[in-house]
Amino acid sequence: MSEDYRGMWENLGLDLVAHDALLEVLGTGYGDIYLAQNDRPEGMGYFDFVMSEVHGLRIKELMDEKAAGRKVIGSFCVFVPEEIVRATDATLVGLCTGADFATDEVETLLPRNTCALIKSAFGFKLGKACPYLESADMIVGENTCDGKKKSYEIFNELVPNLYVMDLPQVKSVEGRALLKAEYLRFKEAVEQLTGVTIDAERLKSGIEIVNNKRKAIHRLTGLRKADPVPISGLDALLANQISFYDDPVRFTESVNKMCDELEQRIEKKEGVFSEKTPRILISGCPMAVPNWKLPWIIETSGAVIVGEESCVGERGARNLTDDSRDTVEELMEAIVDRYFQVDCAIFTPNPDRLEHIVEMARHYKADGVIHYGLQFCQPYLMEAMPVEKALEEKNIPTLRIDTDYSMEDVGQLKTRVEAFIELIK
Ligand code: BJ8
Repeated sequence: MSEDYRGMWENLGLDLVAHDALLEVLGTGYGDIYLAQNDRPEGMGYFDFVMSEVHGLRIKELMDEKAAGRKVIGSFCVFVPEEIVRATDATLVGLCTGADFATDEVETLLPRNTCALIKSAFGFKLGKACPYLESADMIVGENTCDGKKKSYEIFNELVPNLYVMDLPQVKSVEGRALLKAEYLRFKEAVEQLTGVTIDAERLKSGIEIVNNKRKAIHRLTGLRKADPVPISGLDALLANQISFYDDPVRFTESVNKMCDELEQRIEKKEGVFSEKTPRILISGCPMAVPNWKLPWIIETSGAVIVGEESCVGERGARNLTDDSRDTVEELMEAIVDRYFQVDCAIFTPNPDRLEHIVEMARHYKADGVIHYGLQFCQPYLMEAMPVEKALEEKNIPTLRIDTDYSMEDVGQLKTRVEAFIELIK
């Protein structure tokens, strides 16, 4: 890290000893998984830098924004509309949920058979190790799966500023009406927090910033269709993960710059893996930083990941918001339309997701799909079976993996992944 941030972390109330231990593990894991890769694009240097400063310089920037009167809003889900937050000049950040932390303490509040993602959110709060959580002026929870919904009742006692957004579970007229009502209520809450009234100009500008970020991500994902693939799945995942933390305008520029480089690589037929390397699509639960276990296993077992059907991936970024409307009411309708297309497994029934996975497998020319479910995640584990059936009907080989954040099953997972890769070769 370029500076000593200990004073800043102390002021945020972090437990410096626990936080040091976290950074140590993160740094080692990053070196072993990311920096050990060969032939990475030069453009990844920016993302390496962001990761090295993810608890340092980026937090300092957020603190500077706060000192200038701007607000920081933390979120656990891609249903929280960043366009509305941006329209008030506030910043939306994803909150840490990708690693086990303070698990013993967490299990005094939550059942052991809660998914690792929810436990992680609690662990970072109880262990006082997430500077994003501590710098947030508002933390948004959402009624998605039962685990999240019920755990927010308990989380509410741990943080002073939790805002819970209700969400539909059915893609019906009534479901859309609920989403719209909740987005209007959220808009009012953000206006109240920031003291900024959202007019059409502000909302259009918020939509533009977020659309540009998503367009850059689309550009990056589109380039992964090439064979040889110009960027590893691990690196593409990292860019997606960083999209939840970084300044959106700077992030967009950095991704586009890297895409220029990747286009040149494709032209020269340069890849990170040789041509005809087996191509894998990952589908399932979101992978938040630093959840790199399964991609790392796949890409060190002779295959390359060419796409992620995930909220940290295409499910979260694929749709844009129509910015051609003129009034706040019309633009809010466009935002509702955009988010109502997100096909999270909490929806019932959820046929769009099955179709989308098949479409992605074809589009990215995947030789096989690995469905990734976090243990105890009912929505994704239940949906894994129809996903497998839909893919196999189209003769697309599928492997279902259920795991958590521990490293205990790495050997076993590697054996299964290697066997699957042999099969699809
Ligand atoms: S829109 S996927 S980010 S809810 S893994 S906590 S589902 S038990 S994360 Fe998600 Fe929003 Fe949906 Fe996306 Fe529950 Fe499953 Fe845990 Fe999960």
